[in-house]
Amino acid sequence: MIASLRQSFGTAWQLQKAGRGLLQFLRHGEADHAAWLAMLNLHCRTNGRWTDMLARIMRRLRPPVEPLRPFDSMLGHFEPNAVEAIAAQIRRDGYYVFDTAVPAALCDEFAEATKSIEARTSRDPASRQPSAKFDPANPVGHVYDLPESEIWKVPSGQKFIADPIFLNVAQAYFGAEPMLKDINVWWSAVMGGKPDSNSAQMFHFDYDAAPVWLKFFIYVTDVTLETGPHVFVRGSHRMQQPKMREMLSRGYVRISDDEIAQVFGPDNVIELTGRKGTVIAVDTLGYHKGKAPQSGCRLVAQLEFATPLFAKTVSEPMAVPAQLDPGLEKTIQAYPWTFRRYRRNGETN
Ligand SMILES: O=C(O)CCC(=O)C(=O)O
Repeated sequence: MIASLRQSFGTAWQLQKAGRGLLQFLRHGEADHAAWLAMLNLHCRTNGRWTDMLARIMRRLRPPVEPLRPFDSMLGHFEPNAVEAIAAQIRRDGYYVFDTAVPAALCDEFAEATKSIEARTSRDPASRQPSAKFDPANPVGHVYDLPESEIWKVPSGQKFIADPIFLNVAQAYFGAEPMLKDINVWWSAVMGGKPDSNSAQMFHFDYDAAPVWLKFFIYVTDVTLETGPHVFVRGSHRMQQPKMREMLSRGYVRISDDEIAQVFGPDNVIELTGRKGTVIAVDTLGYHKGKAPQSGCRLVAQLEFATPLFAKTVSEPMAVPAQLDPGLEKTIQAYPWTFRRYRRNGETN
């Protein structure tokens, strides 16, 4: 009785903070960290029901600015029905592997450029390890994260960002306005072959872009079972499944491989290998991890799209070069709402 009262009181308290976050979003364009914590808490308490509801709210508050239209991409020509079919597969499985790829020469050019950029070599928040350029023969960290501002300066990186396939699939999947939330590029290195929890090498779910988002992984190098494939648990992105209730109620924690296989079945644990240029869309609300590389190394460029509730338009706007690749200029002009977080150098707002 007391426990259930405490539970109801706790839920009401979190709902109040989440509601305040929605008001903040409507007034100022972004909800704050306290609202995010409350929403994560509600997500875990309700076995994801809260998140499904919030996604419906965001569809109402920020519907697509324009309907899908045909476009050309590095991956081919797309008509709206083909994009909708991809979104339907992501809705079913939680991920989609494109059957065409980014040109290998562009991947090589990008990989080469990343080697001269200083990267963060540890994701441990307490780490004081200095930044370094990636040296595959002598790695000092499990992952090397490149600063997003540097990626925007790389011509081949601008070609990735310019491709309209990503924002179109995101819009079809969300049924709402897609915003580019951020771009993450990182090398994964062999560090004894053991998974590092801070480097997302153990199963977990994401929530930072709630309530609905999509991450596009571009494999910039060949990814084999040995070089650290992304691993996704098929179907685990669907909320309100009774088998997930207990696991989700534990919150934002790492889950062992054995438990994942037990709850979802080993056949649903998908190791996503692919040649360089492979593109994968993943709804990382589902359980996933990067497998720790056993040999070689892996370079991933990741574009994350989200509905705008927590996109860092207000708290962390990003300055990008005034001069951009003509293809990227064209995409920004065609879909300005997607790039609202990004300001040209020299612009004041
Ligand atoms: O390195 C990986 O494949 C895992 C990435 C990941 O956990 C994420 O992007 O949320």
